[in-house]
Amino acid sequence: MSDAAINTSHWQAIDRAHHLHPFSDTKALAQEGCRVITRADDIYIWDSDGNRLLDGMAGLWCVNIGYGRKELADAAHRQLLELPYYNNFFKTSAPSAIELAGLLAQVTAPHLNHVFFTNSGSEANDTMFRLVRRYWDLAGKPDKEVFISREHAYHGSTIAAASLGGMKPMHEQGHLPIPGIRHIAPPYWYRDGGDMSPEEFGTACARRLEEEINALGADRVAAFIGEPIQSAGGLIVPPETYWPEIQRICSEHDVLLVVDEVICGFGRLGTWFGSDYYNLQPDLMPIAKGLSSGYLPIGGVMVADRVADLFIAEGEQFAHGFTYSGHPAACAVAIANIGIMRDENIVENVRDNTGPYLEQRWNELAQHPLVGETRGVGFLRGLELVKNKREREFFDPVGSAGQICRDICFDNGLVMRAIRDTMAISPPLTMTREQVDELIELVCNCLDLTAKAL
Ligand code: PXG
Repeated sequence: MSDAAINTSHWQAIDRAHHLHPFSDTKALAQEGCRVITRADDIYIWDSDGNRLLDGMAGLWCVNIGYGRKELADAAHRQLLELPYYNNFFKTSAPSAIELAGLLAQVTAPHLNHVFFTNSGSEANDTMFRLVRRYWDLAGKPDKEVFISREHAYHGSTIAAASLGGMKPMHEQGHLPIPGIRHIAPPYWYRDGGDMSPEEFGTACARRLEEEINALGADRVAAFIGEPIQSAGGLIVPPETYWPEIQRICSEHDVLLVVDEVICGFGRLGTWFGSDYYNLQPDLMPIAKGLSSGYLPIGGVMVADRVADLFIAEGEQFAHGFTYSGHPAACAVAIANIGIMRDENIVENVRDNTGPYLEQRWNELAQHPLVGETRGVGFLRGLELVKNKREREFFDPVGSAGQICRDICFDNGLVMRAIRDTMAISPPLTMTREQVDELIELVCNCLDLTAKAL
């Protein structure tokens, strides 16, 4: 056996014996052994057998500036030597957390000037949940406590975040959702639009929010939460009419708008935030992932002046926080990451150059007999596999084709994510035009192999 094979079987044996994995089929994992990723550079990852894969998912939708950036490693190294840890509790702080807060106020919309730091997107959403309820307490409307979210939404795995999410299999585990959360249908036109035009359907979906608010009474509704584009929920791109109507409904009924930017933030759509793309004015904006390009764990909630000013005016002592909220090294890495995004015009390049090119090449995939629809914005793209595209006939059971395609991709040098039967990509934003061509060639090959396998 080669050295690589010995290493792989060694790691797989320990993994099988001692490691519980998130969202993985334990039985299949035990039989097949996990794939061990050992190194990465640019947009590529290598496994322990030496196979190179093009990482169409930028890890888990997060390595926005690509792998192997020494500047981020240096920033962490310097910070760990200077001050490896200090916290932000009890009126203390440290320079990198302070400077990152200032920087975030610059890159986000003018009305977002405060951040509460967390270590992940899930913690950001649990934090947001408590901030919202506390806000309405302080505003003298404690009955405004219900959150409205959407089916298929993913907002994280902690208790409030999983409850806000609209994933039925998650709710079935652990008696979720917690009380005070409602879910409405998402604007998933390709599946649910029927005979309506996308525009009519977008408006109709948004109006469901208004119906839900009216049914509950606006004096009970605290907030609506949504991702600009529902990513892990199936790359659900809302029709143009959807978000303006949601924004109107939230304003008219005095319901806070929470825009979860954990995936759409930091350049993914060719704008700094998905809210910029859709012209939204969030009252709270959870962020994570691309904030540090995944090099170290960090997240946060951007808080609008409306909310922050009330907390400050009331002298609020918000009883919430994590040991590692605003960890110095994570903050230093996030500062370096944002610096690179600015210096190298990464967002503008996705907007004006590589994004439109990816869009053009990705949409060519709609010619493939398996592909019912291609959709997406910027560097967030999906294609939906269907049994019969003329009849818009879906696979049964749902997800059966997606799993096969995903495994074929992995075996043929490409990481693509399967969400039911939608294949998603969210590549590093640094991907060049030549690499877009390489990606499309890999996807074509994997779609052909999937068609044969089905
Ligand atoms: N909000 C959104 C919109 C997310 O996509 C979270 C919050 C939670 O972030 P943390 O950092 O706690 O994981 C996410 C995370 C997938 C997949 O199924 C998606 C995520 C995480 C892991 C897997 O592709 N998104």
